[in-house]
Amino acid sequence: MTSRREFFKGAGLAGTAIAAAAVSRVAMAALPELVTMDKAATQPPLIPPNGRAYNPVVTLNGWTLPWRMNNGIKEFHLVAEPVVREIAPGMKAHLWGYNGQSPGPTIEVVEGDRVRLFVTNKLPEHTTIHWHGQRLPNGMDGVGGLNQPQIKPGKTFVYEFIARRPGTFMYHPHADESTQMAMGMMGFWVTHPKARHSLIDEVNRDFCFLLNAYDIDPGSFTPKTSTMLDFNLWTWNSRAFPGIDSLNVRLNDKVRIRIGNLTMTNHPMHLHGHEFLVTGTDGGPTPKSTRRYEVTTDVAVGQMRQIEFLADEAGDWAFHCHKSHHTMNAMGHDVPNMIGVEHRGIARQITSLIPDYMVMGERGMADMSEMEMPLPDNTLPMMTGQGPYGGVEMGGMFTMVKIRKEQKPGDYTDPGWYKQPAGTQAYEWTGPLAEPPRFKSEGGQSMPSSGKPVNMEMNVRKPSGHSGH
Ligand SMILES: [Cu+2]
Repeated sequence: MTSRREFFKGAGLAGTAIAAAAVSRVAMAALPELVTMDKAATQPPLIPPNGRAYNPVVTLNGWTLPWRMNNGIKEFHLVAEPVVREIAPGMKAHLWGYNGQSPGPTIEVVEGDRVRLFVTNKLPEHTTIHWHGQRLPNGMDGVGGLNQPQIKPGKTFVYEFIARRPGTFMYHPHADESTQMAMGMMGFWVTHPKARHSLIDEVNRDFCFLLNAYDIDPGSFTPKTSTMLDFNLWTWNSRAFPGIDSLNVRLNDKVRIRIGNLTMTNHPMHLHGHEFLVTGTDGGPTPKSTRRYEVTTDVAVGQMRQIEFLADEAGDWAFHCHKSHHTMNAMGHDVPNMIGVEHRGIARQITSLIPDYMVMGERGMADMSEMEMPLPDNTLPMMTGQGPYGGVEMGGMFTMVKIRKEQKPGDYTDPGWYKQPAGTQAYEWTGPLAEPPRFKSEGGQSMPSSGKPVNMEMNVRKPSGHSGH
């Protein structure tokens, strides 16, 4: 641990001019200094201290890796290693990641940059890194066994290529992939355009995060890596609501959000209160003729999407995956639907045998979040989060875009809860109510039937000889 130092002393733009320090000729011959991160809070953007200027991104609950400039080449040092990640307050996970965190740090470069990436393996097994979506020489593509030998534990490999096209990319291992990605090994990569680009607009705020998922039994710390679909923690950058920071912006900011999906299923990403355009995919900026306004866009497995909108409605706007089970934390999925079932009597009898037995769900599941039932150590409530007006009853892939007139340019701090102006909030009606029009439950049919249904007797004979089919 002595080779590490804490890089970010505190939040704020002052902490970002970090890679600027002069490096001696001797140091240039060595590995770039190892920079690690142990905080799960969103770090301020890394203003580029050298090289071509660009508007940096902000990684949700993450950070950008500083580089060293060596004869015009941007040098980064990634270390694959076991890490501890707080998924949300109250739950920590033992994951694998890069430079102290899962996901690893975001890599930001400019179109045309020559990039040299040192990758040190401190995992107990071999690994590689694949630079998802990049144009690069075949030998730099990182598929273990196909493009290169695996990086054995304790070894360091060097990848070097020119970031040829601007866009939104990811990196992840291409070695024992199902284990290493289920353990949290992944990171974001943004290549900024080198000059004004007709399809890439300037924006005021540029956020990015990866969709990932874990299966961690309540009370345990390590993901089950053999799970294929039934994950119990749906996360953004290995954080679950209420542990995901809000995206804080200024009223009338143009906002870009870049999303990559490294889970095993698709995620329809839904923004409240605004329409957005999908301005980029894995293949780069989308042609203008293909853009249309949406409020939900699906991000399929292995895909990148970048969305853009004008934040012109003040408020706290929900932003989430629209699969309702992906906005929940750890829960059992084999719970019967008890809505409308009067089972208190039975529960009383069961309680005499099992004192901790609880009646769940006869009025829906909202009672569960109010109940604050005791949880095993190191897990998260299924539905949680306290808003200004009560329980938000969410989990997993959920946060807010907070839009404020008072938010200063470049300020990413949380402005607190939005106060709705008088007369602009839903309210309880206490006056008289007329009988509302109501749909009759009897259905019709598109064509009349010929008459009454006929009772028919049927004889079914099994084919001879076979029994048990
Ligand atoms: Cu989802």
